[in-house]
Amino acid sequence: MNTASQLHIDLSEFAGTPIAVLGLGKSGLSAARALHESGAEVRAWDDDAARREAAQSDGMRVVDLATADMADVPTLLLSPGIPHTHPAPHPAVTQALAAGCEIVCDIELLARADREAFYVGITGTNGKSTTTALIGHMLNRLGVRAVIGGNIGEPALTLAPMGDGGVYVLELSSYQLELLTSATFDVAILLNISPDHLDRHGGMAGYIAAKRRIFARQAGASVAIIGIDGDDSRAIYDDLVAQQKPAVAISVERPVAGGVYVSDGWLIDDRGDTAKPIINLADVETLPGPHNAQNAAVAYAAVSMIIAGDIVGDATPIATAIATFPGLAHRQELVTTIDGCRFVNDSKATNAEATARALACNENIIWIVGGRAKAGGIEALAPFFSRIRHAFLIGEAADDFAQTLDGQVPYTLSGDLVSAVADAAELARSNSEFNVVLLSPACASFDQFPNFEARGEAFRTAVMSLSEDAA
Ligand code: UMA
Repeated sequence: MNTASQLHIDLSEFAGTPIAVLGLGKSGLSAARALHESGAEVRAWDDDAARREAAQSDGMRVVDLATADMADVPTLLLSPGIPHTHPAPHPAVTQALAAGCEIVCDIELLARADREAFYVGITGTNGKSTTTALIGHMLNRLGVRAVIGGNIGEPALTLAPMGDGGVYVLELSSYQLELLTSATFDVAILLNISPDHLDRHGGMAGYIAAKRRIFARQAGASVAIIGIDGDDSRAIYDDLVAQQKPAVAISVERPVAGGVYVSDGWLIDDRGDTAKPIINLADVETLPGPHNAQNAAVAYAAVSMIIAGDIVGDATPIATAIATFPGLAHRQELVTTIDGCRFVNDSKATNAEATARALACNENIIWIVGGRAKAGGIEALAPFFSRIRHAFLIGEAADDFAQTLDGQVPYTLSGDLVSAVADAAELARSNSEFNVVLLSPACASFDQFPNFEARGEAFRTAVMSLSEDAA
């Protein structure tokens, strides 16, 4: 049994049992280590030799699972990024299935190891990380022992054991949901669904089916919380209600009787006798835009159920918990304000859809954009061009983006991010109406940075050196 005083999740039930681990990245290596330390007979494999060496140097047995005899191995722990169905199963998965292995991910092992804790699962195409972090922040602020993990980047088996009275707040990708066989969520959240990862799910129907798995095995007091503004998630909500499963509807587009919604910026709880205003989200700088209004409404619904069992009497502490959310790094993150101009780091926006959300929240924008372009570039952002006063273009995409902007938005080819920040700051100083410098690249970072985090940190460093110069 897991208790709050333990340092690690108790996996002793696997002691002496063979378990295959395929993929030794963030999730696989941490799981393999936790299993190895618990006495399981780990057989580890990664197609990358350097990753195999990491496991070997920790004393684990490295075995090519694509050719190994798996007859005595009951379980294959699969990293979420490795395909097991579409576009084609990894050869080790085919081998494991032929041998009758169950195939699971680290979240499933966590659920089996700690049965006493409370589980909140969060999925959806967009907003998962913010909602996960917001719920974790709110629970901690309200005195509830809670940790956040899963797809957000903290692998499940590295989390502190929660045990009875503690809460795991887990961001779940469609990949992870497909690898759960017994895990259930006391609060199961679906934010929204739009096309993503279709190659891995064999199309949209497969993707929706994977997302829907968050509600599988829902029983007893388990509650579903669902954003109903999109057709696909609305259909899932209607279906659960038809099956008389407890479900709370969330909307940022219209009032929903019996649900939680956002109207004129106000988060409204309509689950009780009267529609109760909770907080004006326009006052929460770290949660800008309608997409964040949805994240906040969902988080409010989840947290109020966890702390009050249903509807809260005095909502002031929950409202304060929302208002004190520090925000997530690299997602419309306010780095600093210099002479009234906000410098915002939205490096996580690696495609046009994500950048559209940031552009929609701002006016008179000085925009830093570019990197390695995605299909379609920034053409889909044309409806937002009137909000942009000047664009500073960086990276491989600069010339193509210049063509898209030509005649519509003034632009400068800045080349690299540091030059773009300097150019943008100079323009901001020249006109006080230009009140935001927004890094929202609509591109992958890989042409100039190892990842979007490094790009965001480079922006932060460049901006902070400006404010030091100004001091
Ligand atoms: N590998 C092979 N053979 C293959 C493919 C990969 O051996 O055919 C190996 C790679 O060499 C590498 C490892 O598998 O060593 C990578 O495994 P992985 O892709 O599952 O990545 P992890 O580092 O384990 O990170 C995973 C999640 N990654 C994916 O789902 C792609 C992380 O989500 C998650 O934060 C982490 O576990 C901890 O739980 C990232 C992600 O991009 C953020 N998620 C997708 C998304 O949000 O869109 C779903």
